[in-house]
Amino acid sequence: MKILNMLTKITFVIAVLCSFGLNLSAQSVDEGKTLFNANCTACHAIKDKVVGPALKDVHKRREEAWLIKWIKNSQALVKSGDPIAVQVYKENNEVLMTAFETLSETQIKSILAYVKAESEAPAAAAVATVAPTGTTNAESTDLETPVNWLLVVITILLVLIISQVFKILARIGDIQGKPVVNWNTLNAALMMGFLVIGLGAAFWEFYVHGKLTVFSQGPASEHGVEYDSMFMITFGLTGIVFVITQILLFWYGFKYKSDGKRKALYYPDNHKIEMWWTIVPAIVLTILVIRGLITWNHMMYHKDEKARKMEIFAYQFGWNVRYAGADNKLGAHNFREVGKMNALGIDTNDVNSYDDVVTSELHLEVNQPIDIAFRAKDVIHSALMPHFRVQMNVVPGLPTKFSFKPTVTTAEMRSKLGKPEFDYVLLCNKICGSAHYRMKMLIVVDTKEDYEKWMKSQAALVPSKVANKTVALN
Ligand code: HEC
Ligand SMILES: [Cu+2]
Repeated sequence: MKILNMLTKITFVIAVLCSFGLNLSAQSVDEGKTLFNANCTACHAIKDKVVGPALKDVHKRREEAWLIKWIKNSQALVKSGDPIAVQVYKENNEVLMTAFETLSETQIKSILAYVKAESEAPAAAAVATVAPTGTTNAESTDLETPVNWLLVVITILLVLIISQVFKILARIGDIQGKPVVNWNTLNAALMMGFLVIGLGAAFWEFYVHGKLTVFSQGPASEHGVEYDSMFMITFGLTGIVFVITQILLFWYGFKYKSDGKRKALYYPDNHKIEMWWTIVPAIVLTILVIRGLITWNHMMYHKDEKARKMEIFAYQFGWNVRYAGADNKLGAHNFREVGKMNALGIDTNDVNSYDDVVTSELHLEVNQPIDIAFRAKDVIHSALMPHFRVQMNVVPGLPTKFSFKPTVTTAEMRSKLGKPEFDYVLLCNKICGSAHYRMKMLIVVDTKEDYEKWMKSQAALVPSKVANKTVALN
């Protein structure tokens, strides 16, 4: 025990000293974090491979001077024939990393300090999950393991003790000639307890957490109103049935507990009752399904001539949006064109593609219908826009589409919810790979003026040719 204590103290001192060391560089780590998030997260994570390799422990495998040169301009380093650079480039299938000439040496050093801090952080986090109640010192794993074993032993002992208690009670019952515990009465009482606690907890859950669902925020699209009403009707009907059947189930269990006096009634069938409990649900379900089909048809098969065309492109692990530009026609695309300089494989010789605009945010104009075509580069993704009640699979080689009309701007939703930091999002809803969780794209619903202003600030795909092209504006 003494040795253990001493070890604890020594490690504690070391941990304190280490954290002092970290504090000295905290300033640059913070700056590095901001820079990393702004410039690098599109392609890098610390522990996962994204587009580029995982950067964990990169400070251990490369010299600082090399890293600075690489980040400033990796291609220059590759072209200069630097063997490590050439190897890294080859290993990553010759994908281009953006050059960051504008980052100063100090800024790059802060980024590296952040990467270093993050590389070391996970070990501490792992300890914390093993020993959530323990101290934050690193040695707690060693002390916690016996505690975990102790818990296992205590649990086993408890089970043994309880089973012994039951045995003793049974013996006493035998001696007295009548059981000490009447299990039937106890079980019947537990049934009622279960009913009350279970239903109470279900209602409490709705009351407390219902506010946090997207349903409580109301739909932000036109078809969303119909969709929500369908959802609520189905939910209400099944909810009522649920409550009634649960009450009956537990109440009968309670009421008809065996008391040794009553004899069970033999009641094989009753055609009348069976007929009713087949016909009524069949009618209700038919109505619900037909209503669902009507809603689905409204959502999927309506044509709006004025709809604005756009395309959402999914890849591991991110999204792009392509706007059709003033001609409202998306240029042709071909998967053979997909490459380093043309991530979406757009045919830049097609007249329609000149004024297309590609971004990594989805901007929508309020009350303007849109036709979205979906395309995937690699695997099946799914575009979920929960606030607009939109979800569509995004499948390589299989075009899918969705048309809808956003009705609430981001600003309006923020003030409605009283949350100034609220943003609409598009999420991937298919587990599509290791960095699936990072597939989140910002959606901004603007007023007409703001939308047009934003669109003007975006570069067309082939700006030099846009001016020469005669476009029929509508
Ligand atoms: C457009 C995507 C992209 C962006 C943005 C990007 N990188 Fe990279 N990075 C890559 C790729 C791809 C590689 C692998 C080498 C190659 O193919 O060029 C790489 C390699 C690296 C390496 C070498 C890793 C090793 O194992 O030697 C470092 C270090 C690095 N990136 C740091 C950064 C930092 C820091 C930033 C932000 C300032 C950044 N990268 C931004 C794509 C990117
Ligand atoms: Cu995905």
